[in-house]
Order: sequence, then C-alpha cells, then structure tokens
Amino acid sequence: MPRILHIGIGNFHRAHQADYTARANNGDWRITGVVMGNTSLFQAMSDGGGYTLAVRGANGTESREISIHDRMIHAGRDPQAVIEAFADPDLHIVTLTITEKGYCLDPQTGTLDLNSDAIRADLSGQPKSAIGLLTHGLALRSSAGLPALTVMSCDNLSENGTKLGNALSKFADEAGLQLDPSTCFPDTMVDRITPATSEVTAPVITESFSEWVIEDNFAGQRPDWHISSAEITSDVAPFEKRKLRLLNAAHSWLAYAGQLAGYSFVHEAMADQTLNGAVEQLWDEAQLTLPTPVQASTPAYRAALVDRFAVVEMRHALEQIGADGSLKLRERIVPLINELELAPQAQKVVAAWIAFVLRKHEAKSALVDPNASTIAQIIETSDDVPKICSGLADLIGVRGVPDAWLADLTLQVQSLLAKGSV
Ligand code: CS2
Repeated sequence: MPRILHIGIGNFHRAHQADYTARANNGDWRITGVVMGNTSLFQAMSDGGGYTLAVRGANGTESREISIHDRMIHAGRDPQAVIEAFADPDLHIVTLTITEKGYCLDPQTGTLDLNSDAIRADLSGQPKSAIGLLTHGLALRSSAGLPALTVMSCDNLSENGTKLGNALSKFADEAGLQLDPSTCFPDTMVDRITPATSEVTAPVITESFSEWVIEDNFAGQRPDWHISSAEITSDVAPFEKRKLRLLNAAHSWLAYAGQLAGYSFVHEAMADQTLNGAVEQLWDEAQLTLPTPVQASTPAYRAALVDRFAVVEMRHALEQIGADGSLKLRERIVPLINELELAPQAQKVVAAWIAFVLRKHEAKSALVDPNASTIAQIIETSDDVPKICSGLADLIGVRGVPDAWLADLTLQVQSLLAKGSV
C-alpha cells in the first residue's frame, strides 16, 4: 500500500490532511505518524483504532471516524526509527506540520539558522529536530537508491516548500549528506480552524470550512486529493498570501488585543465592536497587497471569515493563537508594513503584541514563544518604552521604518498599557 510519513501528528493534521486523504482514496493509502514528543498522544494513536473528527457546521456537529494511521513513531524516544522509515519502498510522500518554530529559520535571512540550539545539537550528534531527521532520512533514501520523495510542508509559512527545501540543503551541506536532486518540495496553503484540545483521546474538533491548495510539483504518486476538493495548481502564492494576510493576520490581532481586553475566545473578541471594526480595517490594508488572481474573490472570502470567526461552539482560544507571536507576526503582519506605505492597522497589531508581551513580563508570567529569552533581554536592557518598541519591531523583521513610525508605535503601546490587562 502506498504510504505517507507525517511528522507532527497533532489536531491540525488529524483535522486536515488525514481527513482529505481518508476521503480521497477508498482506503488505499496509509500514514505513518511521527509524534515529536507527546507521549500520551503517541499512546492514544498507537492502538490503531483511529480517532473521531467532530465537524462543527451551521446545522450542528457531524462526527467522522478516521483510521488511516497504521504505524506510529515517537521521535523523542526513537529518532533513528524516523530516519529508517525513509527507506521504505512504499513511501512516496513526507508531510509536515511542525509549526513556524520547527523550521529553525534565521529571523534576519529566512534561511536555516545553523546557530539555533536544535540544529547545533543535530549537527553534533543523533539528530532529533524535524529538520535533522528529514535530512538524514532523505540521505538514507538516496543512498539506498530508492525513488525520490515529495516532501511537503503544511505549515503557515509563505513559500513553505521553498523554505523547507532550502533549509534541508543547507543542513545537508553542513552535515556532509547527499540528497536526491529530484526530491520535490511543493508549496501549499492549508486552512481549517482547529482548536487545541487538552485530552488526547477526545474528538478532534474542527470547522466545516476547509481549504488546501497544493503546488503541482510531485516526484511520484499522490493520493487523489482533488477528489476530496484539494486544489492542485501551478501557483500557490496568491492563495497563501490571502490566507496569511486575512485569516491569520486577523487572528493575531484578536489574540493580543482580545486578551488585553479580557476576552478568552475568538468569537468573544469578534463580538466586540471596536475589535471587529479594526479587523475590517486590517483587511482593507491587507487587500491592497493581494495579487490579482485572488482579488475578485476576496470580498466573499472576507465575509466567510466573519462567519467562521463567530462560531461559538469552536471555543477557539486566543491564548493558543497568541503563542509564538514573534514568528507568526513575521509571516502575517510584517509584510503589510514592509510593502505598504501606510498600514496603520498592521502597526496596531504590532503594538498589541508588544503591550501583551510587556504585560506578561511585568506579571512574571511565562511567554510562550521560542524567542522568549531574547524578548525578555530586550525588555530588560532597554531603559524606556521607545527602545523596547524598536528592539521588538526589529526582532520581528520590521525594516526601514522612519522614526515617526516608531514614535507612533510607542504611543499606541502606551495607550494599550494604560487601558488593558492580560
Ligand atoms: C491560527 C492558525 O494559531 C494560529 O496561529 O491563526 O492556527 C489558524 O487557525 C489556522 O491557520 C486556520 O487554518
């Protein structure tokens, strides 16, 4: 049976790709699931019984049983098993949902950060990070003379396939490994709102809306994903931009401004007139940066988002979306500031993030962000709010803004701090 190896089994993968694959193929593809470190999830998925996907639609909840993962690997306990799985002749595709931080990209250059702790450790011993495991796995496959694989990122990064391919070749060069030059790295846009759940055996909750746009760039066979309405196309960039700059951008605004205002869930923040009005302004700005192919459909896309964000039953936590902000804003908000002459609402999102981070710091409450220690250092070594603002804006990749922009940012942060609390 043809097989996919998926790195990063979590709710999103189980609500999105696994569902598309289960619906596409009358059961003729199987997935090997790699859990990076969540032992209870590993155990829950290892009994082969599958899981329940609860789809919350306008007419109530529809439940589906999905049982497509017939092999599980715990990468933390057995990293070598992940590498060896690449030498399976039935394997055709490797997919990933490892979130923005899993790529270990340098904030300045967007390429693999050879100095990040995970990559340094991988280069000096048994690889454990997704990037190290993938590169070693691909090298093993190539040395075994097996056909080239398709390696597909399913994370919210612009040009995710290109970034992944570049990261793996940089790692391979550094580690002296050979990759098959025919390996393909398609770009993808993935979309389905899927809240985190604390209980691993509980149904995975998701919305009825779902989109998947995949670049037609495969090394070998693939499931008939178009049957379950994935779109296979030559250029994913317009869809990727629209999704990151409308859906994800608004999510981040709601996450920081919403928590400062005392809300816990997306639907609550959306019901607030001020926050909701700002979402529309943010979308007006974002729309100016979207490419022609998606312009005509953008008003309908926006209207659908308003409905998607309003579903009470989703209970989509702002805290979940607010995690890893220094990496997320770089993808979804900073391009608006760098590309537009004026993007006042995008600037407000940065201000809300900074105010959120400052509140957390003041309260000595842990910030969930891979750059938490750098952020703390910027806050502690800057003697005033303007310096903190410029240090944090720089960290997320805001470039070449005039002093007046930073002064404005500072005023907004101060005004948010005077009002809100987290
Ligand atoms: C969210 C996304 O947590 C976040 O950062 O913006 O996970 C979002 O829900 C998905 O991209 C929707 O497809």
